[in-house]
Amino acid sequence: MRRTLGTVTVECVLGDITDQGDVDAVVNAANARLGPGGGVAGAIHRAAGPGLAAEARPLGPIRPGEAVITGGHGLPNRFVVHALGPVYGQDRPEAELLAACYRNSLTLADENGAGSVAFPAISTGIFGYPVEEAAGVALGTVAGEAKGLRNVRLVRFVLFGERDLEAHERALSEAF
Ligand code: AR6
Repeated sequence: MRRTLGTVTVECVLGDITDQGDVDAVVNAANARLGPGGGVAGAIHRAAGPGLAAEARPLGPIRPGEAVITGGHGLPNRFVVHALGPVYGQDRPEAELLAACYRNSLTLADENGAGSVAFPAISTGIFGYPVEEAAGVALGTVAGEAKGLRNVRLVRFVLFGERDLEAHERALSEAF
């Protein structure tokens, strides 16, 4: 499913974040120390190789809502944006911190000249953010940022299961 707002197209697809060879930047659901972990961070660091952690670690630690950018190393993407989502029920206010992840990630990708960005559903795995709520924050934030983007023309949400895909498609049709 895809929708266009001005010059920016947003789409939701089922897939793996490490398999998005046609986008310039992929976003990592990172940990504060910017190293390998489980979920998305595990998959991204495995696919990218040890050079990614070597470049990223000196940029950390980061706080919830913050993001940093590195090269893609062994990934088929020019950039990895590492965003730290809030732990649900712990890092508050969750919605503001999650929105900041999406806003800061888009700004970094845009400033570095990326024309396309792929996001996973940040915070909805190990960090426990309910996916319906998170999807509303994610798509609402992208809709709010779309007009200010100079380079980014495609934002893709890469979801790992049907339920997550449906939640993001609903949020996409509400936000756009
Ligand atoms: N591609 C796309 N989505 C994925 C993939 C993948 N390869 N793998 C998992 N997901 P999570 P968080 C989905 O836990 O909640 C790490 O250990 C997953 O089903 O990766 O922000 C870090 O080191 C879920 O819907 O991120 C941090 O400590 C979503 O991506 C912590 O987990 C996010 O799940 C971050 O937790």
